[in-house]
Amino acid sequence: MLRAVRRRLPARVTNLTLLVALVLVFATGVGAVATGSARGRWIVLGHGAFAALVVVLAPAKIRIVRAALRRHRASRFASLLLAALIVVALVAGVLHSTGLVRSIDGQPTLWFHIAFALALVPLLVWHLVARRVLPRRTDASRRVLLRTAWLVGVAAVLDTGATLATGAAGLPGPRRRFTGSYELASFDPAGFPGTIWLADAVPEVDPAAWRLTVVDADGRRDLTLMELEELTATGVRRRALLDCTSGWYTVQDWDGVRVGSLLPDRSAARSLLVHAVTGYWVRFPLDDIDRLLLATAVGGAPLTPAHGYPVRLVAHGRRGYWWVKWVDRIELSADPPWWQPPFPLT
Ligand SMILES: Nc1nc2c(c(=O)[nH]1)N[C@H]1C(S)=C(S)[C@@H](COP(=O)(O)O)O[C@H]1N2
Ligand SMILES: [Mo]
Repeated sequence: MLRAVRRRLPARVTNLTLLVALVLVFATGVGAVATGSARGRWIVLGHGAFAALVVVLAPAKIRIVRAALRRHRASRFASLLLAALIVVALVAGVLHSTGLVRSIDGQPTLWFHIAFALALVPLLVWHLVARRVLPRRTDASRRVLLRTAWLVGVAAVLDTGATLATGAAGLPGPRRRFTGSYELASFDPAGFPGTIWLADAVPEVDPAAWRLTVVDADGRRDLTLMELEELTATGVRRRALLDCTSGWYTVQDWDGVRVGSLLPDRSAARSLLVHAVTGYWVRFPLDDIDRLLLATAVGGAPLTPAHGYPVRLVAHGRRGYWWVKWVDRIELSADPPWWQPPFPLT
């Protein structure tokens, strides 16, 4: 058995195992961006563990690459670029998760991690097509399975060791939330950044002309800013945790009106669409409505334009991109909650 464990994997199996590891890293990475509840902690832990498996497979892959480079294929530079992108994404991930480097040039390190990971996807797809390997029945031999299990074990030890070492070195990494985010400027509304998901932009808002449209089974109503402020004056203050996907979270006190109080009759509806004046939108399951707040103030002061003036959504328990800013319409809808892209497109 020991001999089987020590024998190197055939190149084809190394390539296939590495592919599986990369696909799992990518899937758990996407999952980590989406998760806002503690149930998602396993996704984030898995992301680190599968990344460790990629590292463990690296020496065997380097041997394969060395041999392949001797063939001087013109496309080798694209493959090497892919390798470089993987290394950079991995290093950025380690810098963020240990807390060694939390921002680069004012941009969160996690942002670079995600950007490089997304950039390498087309190259990886090309590489898979150009250097196709197909599994063979003999790949599932006892020897190969033992060796693979051994490598998975080494990866688990590496992952756990890295986590323990981060803690022992006194780095900030272990202070992160289960989503991987660091706390930032809690209870200091001026201290957390105005954040744009992709390509949205802070709109010009004319308070006199602004309306919040509420659509339900009875039809549509338009609330003026003054009417909304009257409601929020007798509204609620809620402490909520905003966890952005670029690696930080903040706890703030938000003042506003409960979305549920604006939409008492939800019969016939299946989801709630929350729309911004900029065109940004998300769709919530009905069960969420009683937890949602339309906020006009944070930390006792009116929202700044960057944070969503005049009104933004507070969606405690959901990741930052659900917290729609500059809301101009809330609409009960017969469409199911999954009827939307997995992430906003603007
Ligand atoms: N309309 C709109 N709302 C938005 C966004 C956006 O780009 N457009 N970004 C979201 C993201 S990614 C986050 S993390 C939070 C950030 O809120 P903040 O800017 O008040 O920190 O707003 C969310 N609401
Ligand atoms: Mo975000």
